[in-house]
Formats: sequence, structure tokens, C-alpha cells
Amino acid sequence: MSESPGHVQGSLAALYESLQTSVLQLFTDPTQLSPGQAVLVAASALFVGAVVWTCCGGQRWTKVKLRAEFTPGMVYLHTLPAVKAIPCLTPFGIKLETYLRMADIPYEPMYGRSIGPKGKVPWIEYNGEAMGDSGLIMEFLNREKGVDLNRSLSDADKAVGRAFTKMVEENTYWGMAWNRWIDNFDNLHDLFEVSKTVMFFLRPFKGRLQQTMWAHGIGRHSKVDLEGIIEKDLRAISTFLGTKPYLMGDEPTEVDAAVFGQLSELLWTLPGSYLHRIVTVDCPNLQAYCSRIKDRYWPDWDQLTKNAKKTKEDMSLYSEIFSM
Ligand SMILES: N[C@@H](CCC(=O)N[C@@H](CS)C(=O)NCC(=O)O)C(=O)O
Ligand SMILES: *[C@@H]1O[C@H](CO)[C@@H](O)[C@H](O)[C@H]1NC(C)=O
Repeated sequence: MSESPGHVQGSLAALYESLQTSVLQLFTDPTQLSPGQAVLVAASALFVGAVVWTCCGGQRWTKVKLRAEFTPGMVYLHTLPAVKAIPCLTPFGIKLETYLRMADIPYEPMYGRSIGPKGKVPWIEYNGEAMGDSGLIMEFLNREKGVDLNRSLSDADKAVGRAFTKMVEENTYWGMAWNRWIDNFDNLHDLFEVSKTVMFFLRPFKGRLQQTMWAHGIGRHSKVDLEGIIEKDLRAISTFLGTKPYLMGDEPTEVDAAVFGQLSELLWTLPGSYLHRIVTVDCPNLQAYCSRIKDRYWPDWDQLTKNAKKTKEDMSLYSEIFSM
């Protein structure tokens, strides 16, 4: 028995050697390839293909299915369907939809059925073209529709807005993602309002998220450190907001859509979490801020969430998005 590791190593080396010979043969004189060698080369190619396919999931090419018919100038908003907790389970979806409402841009929500050009939600179709990324979409629509929610702001204010937007989306966001998908995966069927079976199929997303967060760097912290980092972000927003109704003063601007998008997920989808405690108990001005924006721009919130009903298409959308 004690010989077996060496034995395995020996056969692996032999296999590797014959593979090397076969590949050389393939590129020099493929007609001389024996059937055994051909099988070996084909099997190895399949194996390498499978590894590449699995590891390069982040760079998949997405074929976007567009509507056959569209109204010129209409924004077709592809996003996640409402659940009882919130009209949209992605903070970037809440952000984009809040912006559309702030800017009074007509849109038609489309709950998925197909995936966007960057493999993420939300995305839009506009005049027969697909566009991804909430921030880039907003910049495009600002130009296209002549909208400027920042018009009251100085350049320095805009710079502050930019910094807060990037903080919540590139840093604070991961606190939500970790809490939702990693710490509480086993309860996620409640939030998504799907069966545990569906969650079983979404399980690979949890592992992929962990890899993504590791690559980002934020996933390498201990739980205590990570939570401390996110808490400092939230306290910074709270301090800056102070007693103002909106982040930049008396009227909402673009940054409010982005910050509301992120905070609303903490407030309404993570009861019992440290994130929920921070935005309600430690920083109650954040909760009041969210309610203010919700009341002003989402009069249909209760209706949307009450009528939330999962269809078969929603289910396949979830698995499509989260298995990407
Ligand atoms: N920068 C993007 C971020 C969008 C995003 O991260 N969406 C997530 C849901 S919260 C997603 O689609 N994830 C699927 C994936 O990463 O494969 C935006 O602003 O729209
Ligand atoms: C408005 O401000 C946000 C930051 O708050 C920035 O990201 C965006 O590009 C600005 N848009 C315009 C049209 O100035």
C-alpha cells in the first residue's frame, strides 16, 4: 500500500509523456496517429475545454435576445421581478428605476426572459439596441433625453456625489452580497420566494461570488473586519447626510438614486442583520432618508410588492443570471 502514491505518480508521468508524443505527432504527421493516441488527444482537449469553460465564466459572450417590436424612445427596462420585501432584488435595479422616476422618463419594465450584454442586471433596450450597466445607462439617457438631475450642483458637489456613488457600489455593496448570499444562503428561498429546489440550482452562484470577492480582495477579510469596513461606509453616509433631506441638500440628485438603491436592500431585505441594525438603530437618519425617497418616488411600492407572484419565466431568469 505504501507504494501506491509513487505508483500513481509514475503512471501520471507516463500518461503525460504519451500525451506529449501524441500532440507532437498531431502537429507533425497526424496521419501516423494511432487510434489510442487520437482518443488521448481528444479526451485531453475536452478536459482542457471544460476547465477553461468553468474558470472563464466571467468572460462569457452573451447573445442578447431583443424585442422584435419597440416604440421609438421607450426604455425597456430588464430587471429582476418584485418580491414581497422589495420591488427589485438588485440594488442597481432600484437605482436605475428610481432615476427613471426622478427624471420622469417613461419606461416599461420587462422582468427578464433574456440576459443583458454584460451578463448582469439591470440592462435596457432602447431603439432596438441593448445597453448594460446602470451608471452608463443613466449617462446615456441624460444625453438622449436632455436630463440633468445634478443641475443645481457645483463641480465640487458633483465630485462628492461621484465618490459616494463609487463607495456604495464598489465597496458597501459587497457587505450586502456577503450577508445575503454567503452568511444567509440557507434562508434565501424566503427572500427570493422560491422553493429550496430552485435555491439548490443557485448554489453555484454562492461559490462564484466567494471567488469574485476573493479576487476583488474584500473577500479576504475576516468577518469582523469586513463588517467593520461596511459599518464605516454606512456611518460616513449618515454623517454626511446629517439632517438634510437628501445627500446634496433640499432636492434629490443622481447620487440619491445610487445610495437609495443600496440602502433600500439593507433596510428591506436583511432584517436581523448587522446591516439592518446600522441603518435603523445606529443611523436612524438613513432609514428616514430611505422612507422619504420611497414615499416620493415609489407610491406604488406596496402594490408592486403585494402582487409579487413568481412565474416559471422568473425562475428560469434567476438561474440564467446567477449561473452566468
Ligand atoms: N455595475 C453594474 C452592476 C450590476 C450588478 O452587479 N448586478 C448583479 C446583481 S446585484 C448581477 O447581475 N450579478 C450577476 C453576475 O454577476 O453574474 C450596474 O451598475 O448595473
Ligand atoms: C451627477 O452626479 C453623479 C454623482 O453624484 C455623477 O456620477 C454623474 O455623472 C453626474 N451626472 C451629470 C449629468 O452631471
